[in-house]
Amino acid sequence: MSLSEFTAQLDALLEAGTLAFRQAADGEALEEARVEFLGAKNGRLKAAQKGLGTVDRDDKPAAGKRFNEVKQALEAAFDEAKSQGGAAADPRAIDTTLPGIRPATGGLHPITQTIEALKDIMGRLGFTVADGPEVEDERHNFEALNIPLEHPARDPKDNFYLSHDGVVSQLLLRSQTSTVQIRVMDSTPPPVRIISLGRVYRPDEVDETHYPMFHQMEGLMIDTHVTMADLKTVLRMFATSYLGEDVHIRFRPSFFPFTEPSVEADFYWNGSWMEFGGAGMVDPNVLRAVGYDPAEVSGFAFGLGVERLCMRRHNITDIRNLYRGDVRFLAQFA
Ligand code: FA5
Repeated sequence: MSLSEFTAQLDALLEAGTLAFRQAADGEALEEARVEFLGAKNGRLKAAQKGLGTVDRDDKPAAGKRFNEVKQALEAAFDEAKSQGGAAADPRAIDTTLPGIRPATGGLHPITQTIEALKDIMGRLGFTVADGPEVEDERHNFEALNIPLEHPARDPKDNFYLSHDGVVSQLLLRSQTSTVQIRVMDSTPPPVRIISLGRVYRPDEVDETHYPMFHQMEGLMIDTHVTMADLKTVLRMFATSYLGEDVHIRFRPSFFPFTEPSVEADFYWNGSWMEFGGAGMVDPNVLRAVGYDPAEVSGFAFGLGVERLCMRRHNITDIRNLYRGDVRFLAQFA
C-alpha cells in the first residue's frame, strides 16, 4: 500500500469515528461506537494498523507517525463525547435522588409589585389605567390645576425644571400625577373613572419617608352626583383591600388648589399616623379649565404615595431601603 493510500484510509477512519462518537445518543451507543472504532481486538483502528506492514519501507516512519496521531485524535474524540453527551444522557449516570440546583432567577421590584396590586384593586372598583409623561409643561402640572404663577408650589427651588444651555425652560419633571387628570379630561368627555400610576420628582430632603423620586397613584372620578361620601368610601375600600381589614385610616381637612373641600388621608402604623395621600372634590375651576360644566358634573380626585403604601404593607420602616439596590433586601420580595 502506498503512503497516500494508507493516510487516506486513516483520515476516513478518523472522520467516521469522530462522527459516530458525537452522534451517540446515550452511553450504550457510545460504548458500541468505541468497540467498533477503538476495540483492541476487532476495532477498525486495529484493522487499519495491519496496513502499516504493507507500506514501503522508506515511508514507514511517516505512516507510523500518522497512525499515532489518528489514534490519539480518535481517543480524544471519544473522551470528549463521553464527558458531554453520551455518558451524561445515560439515565444510569444521573442520581435522581440528589437535591436539584435551583436556578437563580430575578424578581420584580417591590414597588413594581405594589403598582400591580394597586391596579388590580382599583380595577375591581371599575377604574381603568391612564398614562402621562414624566416631563411636563406648566399647564398640566400647575395652571389647569388652579395653581397660579405666584403660587409658592411653582418656585423653581421646589421643582426640577429642565434647562438648556443654562436657560431654565418651561418644562419640568412632574411633581405630582395630578397632571394626568388634566390630560384625561382634556381628551375625554365625562364620565371618567381612571387611575394613573407613575414616578414624580421633588427636591425634598431625604429621610425615612421622603425621597426625591417616588411614585403616586392618582385617581379621578367624574360623573353626575359624585360626592365626598363616594370619595371616602372608595379610599376606605382601597385601604382595607391593600392593607387589611384591621387598618385604621383617618381623614384630615386640608388644602389643595385643585380640590375643594380637600382632605389628607393617614394610616396608623407603629404608634403614629402616617400621611399616605391627598384628596378632595375637584375644584370647579379645574372642571372649567378642561371644558367641563361644573353645573352638570362633579367628581373627586386623590393622589396617594405608592412607597408609603408598600412600606406599611411590608413593614419597611425606611423608604431608602427601596432604592439602595441591595439584593439582600430586595430578595425578600422575589
Ligand atoms: C399631592 O401631590 C396631590 N397631587 C395629591 C392630590 C391629588 C390631592 C388629587 C387632591 C387631589 P402631596 O404633596 O400631599 O399631594 O403628596 C401626596 C402623597 O405623596 C403624600 O401623602 C405622600 O404619601 C407622598 N409623598 C409626598 N412627598 C413624598 C416624598 N418626597 N417621598 C415619598 N412620598 C412622598
